[in-house]
Amino acid sequence: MLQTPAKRNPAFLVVLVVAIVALLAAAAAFTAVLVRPGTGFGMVGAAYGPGGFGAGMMGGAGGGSNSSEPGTSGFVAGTAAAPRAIRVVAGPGDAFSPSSISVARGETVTFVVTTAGPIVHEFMVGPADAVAADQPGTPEVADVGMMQTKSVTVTFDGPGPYAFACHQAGHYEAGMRGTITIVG
Ligand SMILES: [Cu+2]
Repeated sequence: MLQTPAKRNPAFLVVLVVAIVALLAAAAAFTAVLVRPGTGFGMVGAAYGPGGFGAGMMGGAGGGSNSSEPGTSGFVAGTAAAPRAIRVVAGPGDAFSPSSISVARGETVTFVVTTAGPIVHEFMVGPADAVAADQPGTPEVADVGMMQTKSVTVTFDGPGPYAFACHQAGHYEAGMRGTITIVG
């Protein structure tokens, strides 16, 4: 009777130690992925250049001085030579995240669009009326498949208003669109 707890405790301790070691190893591996320079967002697996991304849904190790919103301290507006990158996730479902984006008047922005989920999406961006009408010639990336990333660069030097949308069949009608607010 007295030996039972003595026999069980060492076994329990071994299991516990193994579990802790495994957790530490997993955490170390995960950290290594996050801090590896240039990889940005694990699954997406692309380097997004200077500035990186600090505000994406999936978090990320990009950061950098160019990740804050227009009108906040530390904000650096994109230029034609060095566009500001804004990450957009299309899906899952007929939605973009974020669905509202602020840009500085006149700045150049590269939208880095990744599809989450199995449905193919597009990302059209420009003057709101052209986007609503799916007008040919409006900047867009089409056929962005699951976990694919495509980029489109736009300069917001017109009067606005601006918007973005997906015109895959039924998506716009289901609400797959967003607004762009010009700041300044
Ligand atoms: Cu879509």
